Amino acid sequence: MSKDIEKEKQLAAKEAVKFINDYRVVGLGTGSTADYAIREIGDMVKNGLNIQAVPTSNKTKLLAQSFNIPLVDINTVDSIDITIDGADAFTEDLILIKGGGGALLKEKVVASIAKEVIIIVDSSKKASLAGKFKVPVEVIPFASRYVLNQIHLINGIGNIRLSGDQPFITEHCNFIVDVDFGRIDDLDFLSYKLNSIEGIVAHGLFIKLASKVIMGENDSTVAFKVK
Ligand code: A5P
Repeated sequence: MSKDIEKEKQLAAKEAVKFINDYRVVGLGTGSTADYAIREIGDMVKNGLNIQAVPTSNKTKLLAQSFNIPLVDINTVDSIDITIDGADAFTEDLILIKGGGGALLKEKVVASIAKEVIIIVDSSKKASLAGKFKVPVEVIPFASRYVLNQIHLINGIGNIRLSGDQPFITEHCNFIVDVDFGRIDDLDFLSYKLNSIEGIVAHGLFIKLASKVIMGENDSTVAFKVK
């Protein structure tokens, strides 16, 4: 049976929004799966749900506004109750790779502030070996050559992401470097090393941030929680 990936994304989104309650500050993720959740939240707001939302990208902000979801400036709140976001890959111990859409910086800030981080994915995102994925890294353009050299020293091959024949530019006017580390055995150490390189603003390894991953699989959902 061929999988209906869009249906799986939608099922995961429908399940995740059940965790949103009234009077909460809600983070809104970025990407095609998060978009399904935003649509659901839009319906809930229409039916009386009273929340304030923090979008993780301009694209998400516009979508939320189109559904009249009330937005709040992140710097006016001390915490976010729950955020719902997608991922490019996840492992069963809830390590995520994010940044395929280039919105990882705000996504990581929101996930760090949020008390509950629910990740919604289709079944193609489940990874048995985290190491086979490229890790997106947001880099200030001024430091890009230095960062590529430093990444090389820790056995990564980095390429500046392109949009056409020009570098892809993030909302924060930075580059994304997609890094192939081959097989990664110690993700914690890699995260630490990347955080130590000046010029890297954020990287797409999300470790100990997700509270739960809800994966759509065929006609139902499976939840993976912190053990
Ligand atoms: C955005 O920068 C990413 O972190 C997304 O969350 C990720 O790419 C998932 O996107 P999809 O839901 O479109 O697969």
